[in-house]
Order: sequence, then structure tokens, then C-alpha cells
Amino acid sequence: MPFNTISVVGLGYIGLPTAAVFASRKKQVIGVDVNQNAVDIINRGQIHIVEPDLDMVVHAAVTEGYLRATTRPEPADAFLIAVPTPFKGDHEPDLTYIESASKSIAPVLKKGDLVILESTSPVGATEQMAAWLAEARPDLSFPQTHGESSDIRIAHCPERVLPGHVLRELVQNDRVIGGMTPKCSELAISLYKVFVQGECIVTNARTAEMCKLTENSFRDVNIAFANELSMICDKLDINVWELIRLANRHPRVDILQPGPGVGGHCIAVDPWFIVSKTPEISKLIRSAREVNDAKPQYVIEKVKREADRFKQPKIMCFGLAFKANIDDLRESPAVEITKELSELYPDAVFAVEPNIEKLPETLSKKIQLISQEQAIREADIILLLVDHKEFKAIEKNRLDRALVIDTKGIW
Ligand code: SAJ
Repeated sequence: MPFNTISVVGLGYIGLPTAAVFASRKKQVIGVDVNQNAVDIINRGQIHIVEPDLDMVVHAAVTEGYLRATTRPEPADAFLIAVPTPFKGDHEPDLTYIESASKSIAPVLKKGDLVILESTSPVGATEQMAAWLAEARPDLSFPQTHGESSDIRIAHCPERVLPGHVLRELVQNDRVIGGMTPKCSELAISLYKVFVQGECIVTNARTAEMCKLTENSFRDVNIAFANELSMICDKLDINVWELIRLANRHPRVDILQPGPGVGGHCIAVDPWFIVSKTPEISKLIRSAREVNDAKPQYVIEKVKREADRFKQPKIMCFGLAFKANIDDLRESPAVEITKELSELYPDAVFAVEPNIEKLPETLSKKIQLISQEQAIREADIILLLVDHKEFKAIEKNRLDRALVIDTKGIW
């Protein structure tokens, strides 16, 4: 194996599990992150993010001496860059983190090293990263100028793991390997084969970039279809859940589920990376984003219409996370809706979130958490926003007293 030391740059939701899994296969792993606090936590064998079982794997990797975190890159045989790619301006991808990560590893690169971009990226980002590296290291040769004889090998290998199942999916999922040349792909496969049991499928870097964006856009467009149906059905007095169940009995129809909107850090972001490159052509992808982004406001309007029938309604929002059975509140349509309702109805809006004990400070000023029991007892309006298992278990007749708005169709 050519890889004795592997460096993972960016120790977040993807980088940290990836680093820990390499370490669990007894590779020396150097994790790099600009956040000193995260580095300190990891070096104590603990984690700063929420993902089932990750704490155990990181703890073992650190105590056995295979994983170490630092803020300053060190030499390694392979570098995986797993930093965020947020937007800037009007949904334009912001490559600043990739740029600074590349510039930070450039000084420690040596002939024979492999650099992999794992961050979800707009088409062309891997070539851009290669250009930044080449600019910083004129003494080394790169695939964009030297092809198969380059000193440094470069590939894009997007992650595709589902939050909540990261450790399993990292190992089991197939992996798209987009090398800048065939030799770059070959070397990248030998790295992933350290732990990946799924198939590693070779393509070029641009196709790999587009593949990741396509997967998430496919899901976004399908959810937008379901969300649009739910609004059409409201108008036509049809139960959308029954409708979708029936339509999905057709052997070639498979509609996803409507909800209060699309949250998380991927599905609501990645389609814009396609739209920003080809704005005139990506009409459907853009509309899907707009439909999904408009859904929280639609839910708020619906609650307002109902609330106006009460003098001083107590509104109980069930669920704050961005999807079921997780505690991640970031980019959550449920939080957006609950926050806005609590501004419209001061002191009358409460939230139930079984996966959270205490709200982060930015939210605790606006939203008050109460128990599920108290919420059921005191509700005038129950607004179901997340299909957590605890809510599915509530007996329907216990909700009879209140007016129920169920955005996920569980009751
Ligand atoms: N949602 C619906 N209806 C559905 C399914 C989902 O409204 O039928 C909503 C969820 O409630 C949530 C949002 O969509 O608010 C996103 O949830 P998700 O479970 O679809 O996806 P993520 O963001 O947790 O993870 C996705 C996955 N991509 C695909 O399934 C194509 C995952 O495999 C990717 O690795 C991840 O994005 C990523 O990092 O890109």
C-alpha cells in the first residue's frame, strides 16, 4: 500500500467520520481543521458533531494513536479535502474554503502525493483546485499540464452518505471516482479500497462533480413535485397522502413525500450549483428549488388562517429538526416556521423537540421548549413539522381537543 499517512482537511460531518474510518483500518491519519476548539475536542478522543456511534470510533482511533488532529497541515501521502462549499450572493457557490485548504496543504506536498476533493462542488472546482495547487508549487508538476507523468495526482470523489447513517454508508455505498487522468483515478481507488466495500466506479472529475449535484437535484425535484401536489390537493380538497400512496402503486411511479419544506445542508444547496453554471437552461431545477423554498411560508399562511378563528390561540409546533429522528436544527424549515410564528403570536407559540434538551442560545430567546405531554394538554393548534418516531407513537384520539395541521401526514 502506498499510503502510510493520510491527511483529512476539514473535520466536519464528512471529514471526521472519514478520518476515523481510515484510522480504524490502522492508517496513520492527520486531521486538519482551522477550528482550534474542534481540534482540541478530537485530540481528547471526543467529537464536536452529532452522528450515531462516531464518538466510539473517534475515541478508539485517538487512544490507539492512529488519529491526531492539528490546525497546521503536515506532510502525508494522500490529502482529502472535505471543507464546506456554501453560497455567496445570489446562490453563487463560494469556493473560499477549498481555496484556503488547497493553499494550506500546498507547502507540504511532495512528488507522488494524491489530493482528493470530497467537498460537494460546482463543475470545474477540481480543475480550479489543481490550478491553485500548481500556482503555489511551481516546482511540482500537475495533471492539467503533465497528464499521466505528473508528480501530483488529483481526483474528485464526492461523499454521498446520509446524515444519521454515515458510518455504515461510508463503507457500503458505491463511490464515484473522478480522476483528472486515469492514473489519478487508479490511485484514488487504491486509497478508498482501504475501507470502501461498495464498488468504486471511474469517471472524470467534471462528471463526478456533476454526478453528486445530480443526485441531490433529483431528490429536490421529486420532493418539489410532492410539495406542489400537496398545495394543489389542499385547493381541490383531496388527501395528498392517500393520493401519493395510490399513485405509487403504479409500477413506474415513485413520488416522495411532501413536508414543510426542504432542509439540511445538501438538497437545498446543491441544485443551485447547477443553476449558477447554466442559468438559462436549468429551469426545472430552479423552479423545484423555488417551490421547496416557498413551502414554509405556505405552512405559515395556513396556520394564520386557522389561528384567526381563536382569540388567543396556543400554537404547539411538534418538531424542530431538519428531518426525522435527528437533532440537527441547522437549515431546518421547522425552525424557520416556528420562529416566524412566535414573532406573529408572541408568548403563544411553543415547541416540542424530543431530540433536544436545550435550545442553542440563538433560538432560546425566540422559541420555548415544552414537553410533549404539556403541549398536547394545552394546545389550541398542533402544528406537526417533523415525523419523529415519538410523534408517530401518539394515539390520534389524544389530539381530538386541538386543531391539527399535519405537514407530514403521520396522523
Ligand atoms: N424530505 C422531504 N420529503 C421526502 C424526503 C426528504 O420533504 O420524501 C426533506 C427532509 O425532511 C429534509 C430534506 O428533504 O428536510 C433533506 O433530507 P434527505 O433525507 O432527503 O437528505 P439529506 O440532506 O439528509 O442527505 C442527502 C442525501 N442525498 C440523497 O439522498 C440523494 C445523502 O445521500 C447525501 O450524501 C447528502 O444529501 C449530502 O451530503 O449531499
